[in-house]
Amino acid sequence: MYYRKNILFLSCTFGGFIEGVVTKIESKDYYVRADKKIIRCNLPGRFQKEFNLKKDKLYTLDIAVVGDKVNFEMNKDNTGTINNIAGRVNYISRKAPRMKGAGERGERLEQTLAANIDEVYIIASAINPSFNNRFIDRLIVAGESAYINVNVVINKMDLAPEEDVQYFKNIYSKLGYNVYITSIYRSESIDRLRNNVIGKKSLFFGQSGVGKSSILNGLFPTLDLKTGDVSLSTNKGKHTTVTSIMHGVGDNTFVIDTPGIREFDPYGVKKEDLGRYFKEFPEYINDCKFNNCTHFHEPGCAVRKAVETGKITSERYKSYLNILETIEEGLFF
Ligand SMILES: Nc1nc2c(ncn2[C@@H]2O[C@H](COP(=O)(O)OP(=O)(O)OP(=O)(O)O)[C@@H](O)[C@H]2O)c(=O)[nH]1
Ligand SMILES: [Mg+2]
Ligand SMILES: [Zn+2]
Repeated sequence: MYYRKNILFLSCTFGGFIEGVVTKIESKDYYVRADKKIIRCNLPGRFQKEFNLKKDKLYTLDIAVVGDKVNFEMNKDNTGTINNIAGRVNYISRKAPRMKGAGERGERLEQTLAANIDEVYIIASAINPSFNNRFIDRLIVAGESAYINVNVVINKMDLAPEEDVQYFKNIYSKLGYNVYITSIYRSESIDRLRNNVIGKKSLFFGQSGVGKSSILNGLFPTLDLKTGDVSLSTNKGKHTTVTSIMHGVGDNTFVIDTPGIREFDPYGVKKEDLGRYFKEFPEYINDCKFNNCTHFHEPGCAVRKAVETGKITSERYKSYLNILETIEEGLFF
């Protein structure tokens, strides 16, 4: 069979191992893309053992995640066995939701959403579900603290008054973010987005029902992803996408569709560092009296002064305080 021959050929090229990228994880199966094919791989027990040894120090939940580069060997039954997981260039993570992530002493563990990403697209909708700047600011901190380029997409422009959409857009374009206003019913708005997505690996994330999968279908119709209704009673999506999947579209373009996120607490951000991930804060931070200022109660805080004089909007400052409050005192995660 051509399929098997090709794999054998590849094995030889890499001295027994094939290089690939994790595209989807379902229970114990890791789906790895190599040479445009998807191979179902397993992860040998030794990874779990090594991982358990480290667990106390790392507080992390995931051994391999979507976007991880791995190498693997082919088995006789055409599945693969992962041999190595490469170090990550970057990754997006959050505190695992409380139920799942409570550690032995009640800490919340780190849950990694995806690794090795070129661009993050935070998808919001102008309405239905309603625009939530507080939530967007949390996702921005996740992208900024991972040092990944952040873009904001405001979808469902067809449903909202033009002035509302412009107002939302201005909040983020004034800060220097690329803001895309889209509707899946306005093809030119999707075309603009496509230009930036081509040739990169992009993560799409945001609340459920905002249109992540719909936009991806608009960008690349061959994806044909499942999309869902926004529940009329709660005005929220119903989690149509249930697992993160990286889709290859063309030779060099990869998009990661993720399930809607309900809560997002950034992981690994210290109180005194949070301000750095609010794009407009750093130009004032050096003028704070204390170099570990958290811009909350400290005297001589230049950030608070910038809020008072309107240089930093009170909305963004409220988002900042809202996240600051959720960072546990004295802990590094
Ligand atoms: N009017 C309008 N409806 C849209 C637009 N984009 C998406 N929708 C609708 O919004 C609903 C939710 O879309 P999805 O693409 O499933 O949303 P999602 O963000 O992928 O949701 P999850 O997978 O649950 O996280 C569907 O009924 C879509 O048809 C848009 O631009 N305009
Ligand atoms: Mg979806
Ligand atoms: Zn300060």
